[in-house]
This record gives sequence, C-alpha cells and structure tokens, in this order.
Amino acid sequence: MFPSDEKMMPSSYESKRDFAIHGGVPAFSEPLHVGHPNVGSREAFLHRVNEILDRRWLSNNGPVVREFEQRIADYVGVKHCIAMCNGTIAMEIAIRALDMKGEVIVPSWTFIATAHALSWQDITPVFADIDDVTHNLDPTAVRRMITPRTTGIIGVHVWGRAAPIIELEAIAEEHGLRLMFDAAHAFGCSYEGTRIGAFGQCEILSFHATKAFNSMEGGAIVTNDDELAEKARLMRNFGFAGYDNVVHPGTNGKMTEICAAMGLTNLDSIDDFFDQNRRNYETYLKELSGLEGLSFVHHATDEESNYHYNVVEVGPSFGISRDRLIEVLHAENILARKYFWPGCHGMRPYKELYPHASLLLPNTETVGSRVVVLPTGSNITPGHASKVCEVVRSAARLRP
Ligand code: T4K
Repeated sequence: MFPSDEKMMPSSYESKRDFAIHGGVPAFSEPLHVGHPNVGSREAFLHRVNEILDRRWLSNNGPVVREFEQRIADYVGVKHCIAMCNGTIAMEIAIRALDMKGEVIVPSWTFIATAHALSWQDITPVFADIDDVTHNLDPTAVRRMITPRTTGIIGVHVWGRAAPIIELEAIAEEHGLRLMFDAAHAFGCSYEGTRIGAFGQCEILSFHATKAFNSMEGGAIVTNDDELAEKARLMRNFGFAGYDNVVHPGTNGKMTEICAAMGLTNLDSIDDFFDQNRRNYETYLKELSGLEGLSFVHHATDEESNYHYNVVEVGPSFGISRDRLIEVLHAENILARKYFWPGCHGMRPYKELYPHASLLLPNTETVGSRVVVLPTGSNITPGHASKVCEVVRSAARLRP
C-alpha cells in the first residue's frame, strides 16, 4: 500500500554535503510535506460518493454523516459525536454551548484557531505558559492567570500528547470554571489508557486534510454530556429544532456527506496510517538521537499515539540556527515547519492586545524559537525519514 523503501536508499549525500542551498541538487525531487494527506481506499471512497450522488442527499445530517458520527463516538469511546464542517467551528460552537465568556485561559503555544475561536466571540483569550518538555499547558501558570473574569480553560493536547488533564480538572473544579480540550492533534491518542476525547466537559477534534486522520475538511465535538450534545447539535444547524422552530442562536457548522464518506474511508485504514507514522517516528528518533544541540519531543511510550508530529528542538549548541536549518531543509525539498512560531501572543491581533506577554511566557518563547516539525504521513517511508536525518546531520556541521 505504501511506496517502497527501496526507492529511497541512503545516498552519498552526507559525505558530499552537496546542499541545494549552495547550488547542489535537492535531496528529494518532489517535496516532502508535514501535512500531506493520508488517503484510504480510493475504490471504497468513490463507491460511497456514487451512493451519495444516487441518493441526492448531500448535506444536512444525512445518513453518511450519521454513520460517521457513530463510528467516531465508538472509536473514541464517548456517547456523542457531533460532526462539523471543521475543527474551528466545532470549537466556536462548544465555547458558546458551554457559555464561556469574559476571559478563557489557553496556551499561546497552539494553532491560532484556538485563540481565534474565543476572540471571534468577543471572549478574551488569556495565554498561560507551557511546560518546556511536553509543550503542554503548565498548571501552575494556569493558576497564575485566573482572574474574577475567568470562565473557562481550554487545554490543548499539543502534538497528540495529553495536556495535564487531572491537574486542569482540579483547577477547574476549585474555581468553578468550564473545561474543554482542543484535541485537534490527538485523534487516536490516549491518556492513562482512555482515548482522548472523553475528558473535560467536551473535546474538539479536527479532521483537516493535514491531520493524521482526515475527512478533507471536518471536525467534531465529542462528549458524554447529553444536554451539551443536544445544544451543540441545534447550534450546528442555525438553532433549528424542527421546521420553522429556532430555539437557539446558531450557525452553519454542518459536515457534508462527501466529507463524511472520506472520513469513513480513512477510518478503515487508520491502523495502517498510524503504523506508518510510528515507523517514521522511530526512524527519526533513532537516527537523530545523540546529535548535539538537537532534542526530540517524545510521544508517550505507555499510551496510544497517532505519531503524527515529529518534533525536534534546535538548541544553541547545534551547528546552525533553527531558521537556517529550516532554510536548508526547504532547499532540499523537505518542507519542515516551525509550528506554531511565534506563538499566538506573537501574532498581530494578540500582540496588540498583550504587548508584554512574552515576559509571562518564557517557555513558550524558548520553545517557539527552537521547534522544527519534520515530515511524515503514509506517503513518507522510513527510507525517506532516514534521508531527512542525513540532511539534518550534515546541516549540523555547516557553520553560520
Ligand atoms: N486546534 C489545533 C491545535 C489545530 O492544529 C488546528 C488546525 C485547529 C485547532 C483547527 O482545526 P481546523 O479548523 O483546521 O479543522 C494546517 C491546517 O490548515 C490546520 O487544520 C492545522 N491545525 C494546522 C496545524 O495546519 P497550514 O497553514 O499548515 O496549511 P498548509 O496549507 O500550509 O499545509 C500544510 C502542508 O500540507 C503543506 O506542506 C502542504 C501540505 N498539504 C496541505 C493540504 C491542505 C497537502 O499536501 N495537501 C493538502 O490537501 O495549516
């Protein structure tokens, strides 16, 4: 099913150090992406699409969306999955359904959507610092940011590793705050043996094309709370509770049948996707460990993981700077990313709100200046990953 490793035998690249950035030939003729989509059986997908077209039911809670919701709820192990058109809308609806307002504490070290989902609804995202090893929220920093206006916390399971769930639950309980999780990275990951998706009052999933598991575009709210699920379902469809009867302010958050068909198709191949990701992760880990100045952000070994993010930190003792390494990798057609540099607090809408936020976010600042995310996915083999490692090792010997 996957491209053969043989096509990507180790080259003499390292010994020659013929960097494309210096006019040499790129290590890869085609770009290697961080988010190249995983695609399951084409036949199964097209079969589903034909059925959808025959049925002429394309959206508005159709049968494929309902099947998809059931399969996701079963997979995650929750009572309810409310499928949405994307993860951002799912988060906006969850925030509103939970009646968050005023200030909500989030990490700055997350994709901008987490902060935007709040500010889009006139709620102030208050950024708390992260743990510099896991890159997840630091509970002590969260406590420091609580004010009388705080109504909630959104924890993010960054890179698929669980946020400090127990500690955040304790803080939420102590201060009477709502708690939800942004699990956009963590589909298929677990925390103390329980699949992520079942924690807090609800969790948000993203099935964007670039995720380990995708429905092209898509997202969901997953929860065990019946009332919240019902409210979110109404809000997803303009607040309609039947013909001519609107009972909530709402929006259009509906998933299409075609997206659900893609989701069902990919769900059938999910073990293959995660296995391939794990093999790539293990290759990166083995071949880059011990390289001076470079450290790996590990996936939890005692938990389930989708192994979708291969994250390294480039420290001061690495041969070249993080940004120079990215330049070298891009020149070699390895489209590594600096996700989420410079952090939400460094992006214009929030920088203007909190010009001095960096003083309160020292770990976010340090991590943000060091992270490089390396390519993976079902069209990248351990052979490719190995060659990427050769480039990284050679780049370490370049001088600024
Ligand atoms: N919370 C968190 C923590 C998130 O990470 C995200 C989304 C959300 C919430 C919101 O969920 P959604 O509303 O998106 O469902 C991507 C995604 O657009 C975004 O979904 C994702 N996080 C974020 C981390 O990454 P970009 O800016 O990296 O996309 P782009 O176009 O640069 O693509 C990335 C790489 O993938 C490129 O090398 C090209 C390649 N690619 C991309 C697409 C879409 C392909 O090869 N094929 C494709 O179809 O944002």
